[in-house]
Amino acid sequence: MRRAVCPGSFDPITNGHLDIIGRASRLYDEVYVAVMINKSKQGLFTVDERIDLIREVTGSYGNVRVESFHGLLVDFCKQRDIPAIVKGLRAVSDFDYELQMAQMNIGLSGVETLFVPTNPTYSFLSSSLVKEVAAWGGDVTHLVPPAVLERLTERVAAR
Ligand code: COD
Repeated sequence: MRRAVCPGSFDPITNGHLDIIGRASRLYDEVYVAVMINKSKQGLFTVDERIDLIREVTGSYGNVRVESFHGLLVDFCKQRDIPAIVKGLRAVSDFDYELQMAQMNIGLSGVETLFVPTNPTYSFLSSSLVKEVAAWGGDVTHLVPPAVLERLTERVAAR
């Protein structure tokens, strides 16, 4: 079985993430979405909320599993026999850091990283920008799945 992982913070999942996960799900038999836990970073959504949202919006793909993990991504891969990490690349600015992580990960454990070019529609899109625009009342309808929009609108209104 060909397996891959799409890792990230997903706070929250955007249409840019979803595009990469969907494309990975067509290339691999099984795709893990790994919500990597960073205890030093306070998210807008809890890890469990992020997982629920990702499950909801990827449910129709049929071959996507969603899990959280605290630790090194290569250990997540080793424990599940995953040989490939799939990452989206938005711009040259992403490339420097992504290349460093890819080289570190292959050096640590032999796990390969495959870069998928972003859909140009989402090349400017990040969770941080979505949260900032939503917090100021801007329209993010076209940037996140409807389930995320609903939860995001509630969350920023409550703050
Ligand atoms: N278009 C295409 N792809 C996108 C877009 C977009 N608009 N937005 C995001 N992506 C893709 C990118 O591939 C990105 O890497 C991924 O989605 C996740 O994005 P985020 O913002 O949710 O997550 P990040 O960047 O905070 O995730 C960083 C990781 C958690 C993957 C990284 O820090 C990690 O692997 N941490 C685990 C600890 C570890 O192993 N550290 C050593 C690394 S060498």
